[in-house]
This record gives sequence, C-alpha cells and structure tokens, in this order.
Amino acid sequence: MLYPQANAARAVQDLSGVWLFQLKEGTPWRNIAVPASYNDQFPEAEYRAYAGLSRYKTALTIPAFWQGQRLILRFDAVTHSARVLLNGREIGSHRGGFLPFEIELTDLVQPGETAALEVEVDNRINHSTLPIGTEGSTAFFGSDNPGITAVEAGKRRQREQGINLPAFDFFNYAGINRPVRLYTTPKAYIQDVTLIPSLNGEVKYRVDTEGEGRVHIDALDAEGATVASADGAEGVLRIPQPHLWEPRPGTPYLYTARVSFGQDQYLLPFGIREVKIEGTKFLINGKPFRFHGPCKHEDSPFHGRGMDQCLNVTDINLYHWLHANCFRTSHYPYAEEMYRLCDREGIVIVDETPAVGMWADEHYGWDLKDYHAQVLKDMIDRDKNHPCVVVWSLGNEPSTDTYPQKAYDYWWPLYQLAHQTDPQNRPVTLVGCQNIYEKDRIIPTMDIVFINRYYGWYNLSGDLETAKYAFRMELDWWADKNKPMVLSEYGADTIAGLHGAVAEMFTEEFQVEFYKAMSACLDERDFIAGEMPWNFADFSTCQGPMRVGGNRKGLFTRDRRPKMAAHYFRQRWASMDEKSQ
Ligand code: GCB
Repeated sequence: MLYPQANAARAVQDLSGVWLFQLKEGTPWRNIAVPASYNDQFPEAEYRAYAGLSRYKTALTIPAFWQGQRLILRFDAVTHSARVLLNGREIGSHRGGFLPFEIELTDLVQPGETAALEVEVDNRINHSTLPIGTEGSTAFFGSDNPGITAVEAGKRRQREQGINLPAFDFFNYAGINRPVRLYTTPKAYIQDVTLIPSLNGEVKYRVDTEGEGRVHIDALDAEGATVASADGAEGVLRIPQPHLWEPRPGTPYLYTARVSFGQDQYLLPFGIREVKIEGTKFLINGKPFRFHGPCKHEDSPFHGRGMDQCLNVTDINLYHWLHANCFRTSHYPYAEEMYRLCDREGIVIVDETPAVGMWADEHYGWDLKDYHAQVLKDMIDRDKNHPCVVVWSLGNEPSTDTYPQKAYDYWWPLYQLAHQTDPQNRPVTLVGCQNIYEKDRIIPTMDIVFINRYYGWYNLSGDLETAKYAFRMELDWWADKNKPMVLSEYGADTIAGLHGAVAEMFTEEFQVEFYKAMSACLDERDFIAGEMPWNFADFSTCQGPMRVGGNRKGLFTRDRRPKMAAHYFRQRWASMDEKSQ
C-alpha cells in the first residue's frame, strides 16, 4: 500500500487535530488529540485502564475544487480494531492495530460537502488478536498463584468485570495512534509500485494501476537529475554508476522513482542495496554487517504510542549519538514515518509483526494462523520498498520448546510466506525466547538466528560470573549451526540515579557490568552478527510486581536522558564503527 503523498497529481488533507472522544456509552464527549493514544490524555484512572469500545468524531470537509478526483480516507493505525461511520452509516472496518487501511469515499461524499466522521475503536485483546490478551488465564509476570481458592475467585471476578490483561510487556495503548488523511488520485491511478534493485544499477520494477493509461518511470538521483527511464507496467531501470544505499556509518544514498500513469503521478524514494547471508555472515552490499543498536518501542509521555515526528527524529539522533546502526520494531510494525526517516538516516530496521504474547502452549490450538498470515503479508506489502528494512521478524518469543513439532508446523508456513511475499526476498527470522534450546526445532531453521537471553537478570540473577559461564555454554551449542546469530534482547532494569559502590541489580553500575559481561561472551565468537540491548528507553507497561512505573531496562530514561549504560555503548559502538570503515 502506497504512503499518501501530495504531488503535482495528488492532494492530501491531514485530519490531525483535536477531535471529540467518548470513552464509553454514557460518558461525556471530550476533546482529544489525534493522532495519539487516548489513555494518558485524561487524568482519570478509567481512561488508562479501560477495555472496550470507544468513539471518536470529527467533521470532514471535502474541498469543492477536488471535483472529479478519487477520494480516499486512510487510517495509518487504529488500535486494535476500528469501525468507520460517515453521516451515521458504516463505511468500513479493520482488524489489527498497527497497519494502515483505506476506504474509498468517491461515491459517498460530494466535493464541497461536510460530513460527520465517526470512528469506533475497540482496544480489547484476546486469543484471536495480535498482540495476545490473556483472557484472564495468566497475568504477565507472576502475581498469579494458581490453585489458591481466593486468588482464583479473584481472577474469575476480574474476568467477569471485563478486565483485559495483556500477555505482553508493554502498556496496551489504544485509539487513533497514527495519522488519518484524506487524499485524492485521478480517476485512473497508480495503485502500487514495487522495486527490486541490484548492485549493478538494474532496478526491476512493477507498477499496478487501475483504469486506462500508459506507465512511464524515471529514476532521479539525489540532485533530481533523471538517470534512467523506462516505459510499461513492468521492466528494468538501468542506472549507470549507481550510488549504493549504505547503512551508517556509510552513506544512505536515495534515488527517487517518479512514476506517471495518465494524469497520475507517484514519487517513491528508494535505495540500491542488497542483503544476503553467506555462512555466518550477514552481508549488506557484499560487506559483513554487524547489527548494533537497542530495540525500541513506540512509547512516550502523553502520546502513549501516538506517532510523533519530533520524537522519531530525536530518537534517531540519539541512535547516531550512540553509534547505533539498527533497531527491531519490537513488537509490532511502526508508523511509516519512522521507516522513511531511517531510509534517509541509514538506520537498519528488523521489521516485526505484532505476534507477541504467544508464550502459552495452547496458542497453537487457537484460531490465529490465517489472521497472522494476513498481517504478515500486509506488513511486507506496506514496507517492501524500504532500503532500511533488511530482515522480517515473524514474531517475538512464542513457546517453541514444549511442543517443538507444533511450533514448527505453525511457524514454518509463515517463514515460507514471508519469502514468497517479499519481492526482495529478505532474510526472515523468528525471535526466540530463553528456552530449552536443544529441543527447539523452529528457531535454528531461520535464515538468521535471533535469540533473547536474560542470563544474569531473570535467571542467575545478579551473578554475572555464572551468567557468563552459562551463556558461553549455550553459545557453544549454537556455534556449529553455521548461521549468523544476533543477541536480539538482553538487559537489566535500572533506576536512573540509583548508584552503588557495589554493582547490585537495579543500579546504573550493575547495568554497565551486565552489558560488559555479555559483551565479553559475544566478542569471542565469529558467528555473532549483532547485539541489540533491551531497550532503547524506559517504557510504560501494565502494573506488575516486577515493574516500577514501567519497564526500566532503557539505556535512556523515558524522557531520553542517558543512563551510564548509554555512555558505555556509545564508546563500544564508536570503536566498532571505526573498525568497519
Ligand atoms: C522479553 C520480551 C520483552 C520484555 C523483556 C523484559 O523477553 O521480549 O517484550 O519487555 O523481555 O524486559 O522482560
């Protein structure tokens, strides 16, 4: 799906602003900022804790001079599902809170008219949503005490009252989290553009269109000069002496594909780069690439998970400050603005579906597979042209060792689907939980192995010497798999400002010592293709006995102040940058 764009042929009306919001039937309509999660915009507890249907409304005015154009309403993400009404009539709906959907309005409103737009949002999570809700079975992180009569009765009561707990470790921020836009196209229009670049400068392309017309395509260099052209819906652009898109600390050179079709036009930035795996090496443009950068969340004060361009730019500048070159979109596809920024900034992305919370063994019996496949396809269709995206992640930390065959049967078709769907055929991974790795059948079959490990934190807590001993033992097991491996999560909760002459858990000193210990193990092994600390910044979670105002494993605080560990990685990754140049 193409990102909305204003150009010589298309107009965009951004509907961001202050809308009206009703938490639930009978509560007052109140002003609300869009886009942003609704949970933290009001001081009352019920807005933060609510689970159920809510409503947004605003007025939509179609400029009269848009006469004769197609009119498309695009929601970039409504979490977790949406029903859209125009003048009181349902005109569309969508399931899933992290990917865009569109509704064509051409025959529903007249240019010059004002219509009432209403969006009903459902933030509930359960066994058939991605991410997963617990349905009251087990709370995330303990506090569960199975078998105790009174606790069980309490849990039943919570279920009856509709308390809706996440099976994942981030706050269930909801609402219209990303921009809503109205845009036009001419009646005959460009529906999609697919680009497959190779290092010799040949860019295979395909343009999907609706209506009558002829396709012409130009490749423009970074100065806007035309460097290659072609005609027809499918073909090859031949760019002489191509500049490559290199991840930082290289140059993320971008070309633009200018596509025209009848009256329509679309400009798509793209990079020439190739991603490949050879043995234990992950190669970008034929050169070994070592992933180093913390995983992220879309999370900030006030906005919740709401798209915020200023925050994105600030975060990416902090990545540069850290000499970090990548992140994983843990644990859901991010707003498209972030990928567009990373294309420009040379930051590499591992793009992840919202399949998180699938740690209960029963989930292989739930009816999720087809929906999961759809979400994976939609994510790849949305993000397929971004040079910054170099790996697809099918999901995070499912159960894979209790029923290894069931896990294999669930994930392997998704792995194949990702390869079939991606025109650029990028490597695919599934992020593995700390588990009985010898029994796991699926994680070792991935193109690149991503494992999350918390030696020294959730297990062998505080004992870093033994943590190293155990982690080394596991690494010995992986060593002969002949695959590149990334330590895709590791970290220690750290309260900024808490210090100790003795480096004990939760102090800033411990966080640094923890990372030093893990670095020592990683640096000994050639097959290690990267390290991705958990997490870039502290982030909000639901309440739990292991969460002090959220997850505190950030290298930065939630308001982006560096902890000592940020300085540690800044030095470490600067020297890695130097070696790679
Ligand atoms: C994990 C999860 C991540 C959590 C993290 C933690 O393994 O993938 O979502 O936030 O551990 O801090 O416990």
